[in-house]
Amino acid sequence: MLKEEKTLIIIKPDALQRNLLGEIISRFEKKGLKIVGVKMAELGDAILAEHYSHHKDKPFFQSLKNFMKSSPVVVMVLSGIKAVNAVRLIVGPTKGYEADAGSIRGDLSISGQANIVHASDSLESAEVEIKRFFKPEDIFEYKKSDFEFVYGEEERNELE
Ligand code: 3AN
Repeated sequence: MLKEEKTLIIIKPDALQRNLLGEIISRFEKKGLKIVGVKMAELGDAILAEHYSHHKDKPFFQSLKNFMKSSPVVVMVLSGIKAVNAVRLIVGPTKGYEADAGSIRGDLSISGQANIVHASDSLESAEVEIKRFFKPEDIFEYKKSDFEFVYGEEERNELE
């Protein structure tokens, strides 16, 4: 059964500073993903400690937090069929210097830390991460006029 999923991305400080915001959003838009939430934010220690709790004992934890605080970020919720996995494929694996050309990190990053975008790694973490950054009223459910051409008939029937 195909289900519309929501996933969270953070466009990181390096992307904003390197004028890549439009390029990155454009890649997700062109894929057919629907933007259902978007905001700019300055992330503080508390939310970063929560978001990166799986890295809290790593030697790079402090520098990761410093990097994520070095300028504002743009946080977005994207939706679409199998969106969590689709977005991870568009973003590419963690290290830019190992990511395939064609992915955001493969094309735009050559770093393991300054790697442009965060994307939720599972449906479970997407749900937690969306709640971490967005109030329910800041997520928008709406119809897009390209829906009929982004998806096939059976997919549309399952989604509606
Ligand atoms: P991903 O973002 O691909 O899910 P995670 O969750 O392992 O990867 O890492 C979260 C973030 O921590 C990365 N996006 C990157 O900015 C940073 N990071 C991961 N590994 C390293 C490392 N070895 N050195 C510095 N920063 C790292």
